[in-house]
Amino acid sequence: MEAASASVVYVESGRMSQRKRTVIDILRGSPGFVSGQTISDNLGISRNAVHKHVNSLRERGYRIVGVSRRGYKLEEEPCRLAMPIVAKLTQNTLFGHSLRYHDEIESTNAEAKALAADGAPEGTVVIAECQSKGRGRLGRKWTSPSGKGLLFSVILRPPLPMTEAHLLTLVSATAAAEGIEAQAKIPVQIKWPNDLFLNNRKLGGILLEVSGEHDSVEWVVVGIGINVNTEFAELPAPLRRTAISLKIATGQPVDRSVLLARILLALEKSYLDAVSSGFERALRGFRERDYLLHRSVSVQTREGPVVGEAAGIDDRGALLVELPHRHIRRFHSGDVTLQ
Ligand code: BT5
Repeated sequence: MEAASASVVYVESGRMSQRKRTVIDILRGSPGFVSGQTISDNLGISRNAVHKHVNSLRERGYRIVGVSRRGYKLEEEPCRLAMPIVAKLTQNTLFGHSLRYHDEIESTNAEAKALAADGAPEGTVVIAECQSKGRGRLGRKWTSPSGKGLLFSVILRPPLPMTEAHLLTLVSATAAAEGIEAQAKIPVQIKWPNDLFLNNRKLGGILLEVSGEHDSVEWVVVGIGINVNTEFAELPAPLRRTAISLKIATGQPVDRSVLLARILLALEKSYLDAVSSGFERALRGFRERDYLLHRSVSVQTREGPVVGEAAGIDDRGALLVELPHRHIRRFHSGDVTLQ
C-alpha cells in the first residue's frame, strides 16, 4: 500500500501484523500497566502468544516493560525519520525526487535492485528504519537497531563502462564522510574499499551492486549503512569491540533526517561531478581520509594473506601495498585487516 506526499512515498511493509498493531494501540491507550490477560482477552489469543508479540515488538524498537502480576507498559516508541524534512532539504534535486520510506524492510539494497530492474529512474532512494536481512559484502550481514541508524540505497544509471563502476564506492564513501563531518563536526576516515571509520572503529559501510552488459552499466545500487544514534548496549555483542556510532563518539544525539539530506546532497554533487569530469575529486577526498595509509596491513587473497605497508590508492581506486624490497602490489578488491 502506498501513500504519496510531495516526493515522499511511504511504503507500508505490510509485515507488521494487525495483532501487533492492536497490541501497540492497547498499550498506547493506557498510561499505566496493562495486564497480559486484558490483551489476550482483547485479541482472543493465549497469554503466551501475547508475550511473543511483545518480544517481537521489542526487537522493532518498542521499549515495553513487563512486570509480573502487573503486565506490560509502553515506555518508548522507535524513532522515525522526519521524511517531510528530508524532502524539503532535497527538493528539486535528482536524489530528492523519489524518496521511498519503509518502516521495516528485508534490505534496502534488495528493494532498490528490484526497482532498478523494473525500470525505476535514476535518483530513486529507498530508506528504512530497520532491516531484517541487511546485507554487507560477500554474504555478510549489516545489523542496526530500528530508528537508530541510517539505512538507505540510491539507484544510479551512470554513463560509465563496467570497468569504472567500482569507483562509485569511493565517490559514495567520500560523500558520506563529507555529510557526516558537516553535521557532527568530527573527522571521518575511509578504510579501503568501503568502510567509514571513526576512532579506529567502524561507523558505516557501503555496499555497491552493479548490473550491466559488456562494457556499459545498466544500473548501480549504492547502499549506505551508518550507525548514528545507536547506544553502545544496542550494538550486538560481537560488534562492541569493532563498531562505533556518532552518538557513542560525540555523546550527542544527531538529527538523522538532516544528516540523511546532507549525505544525499553531497552524494549527488560528487556523483554528477564524477560522471561529467572524472574521479579526481573523489580520489582526492578518499586520499585525505585514507585510514590505512602507512599502516601495516594484511590483504586476504585467494592464495592466502599478503602482508605489507599500505601505500595509498592508484587512480583506478586499487589499493597499493608495499612489500619487502620496495615492491608495490595492487589490489583491486579484497578484505584488509591491520597487522
Ligand atoms: C559493509 O559490508 O560494510 C556494507 C554495509 C552496507 C549496509 C547497507 S544498509 C543499507 C543497504 N541495504 C543493505 O542491505 N545493505 C546496505 P562489509 O564490508 O562486508 O562489512 C560487513 C561486516 O561489518 C559484518 O560482517 C560485521 O562484522 C560488521 N557490521 C555489521 N553491522 C555493523 C554495524 N552496524 N556497525 C559496524 N559494523 C557492522
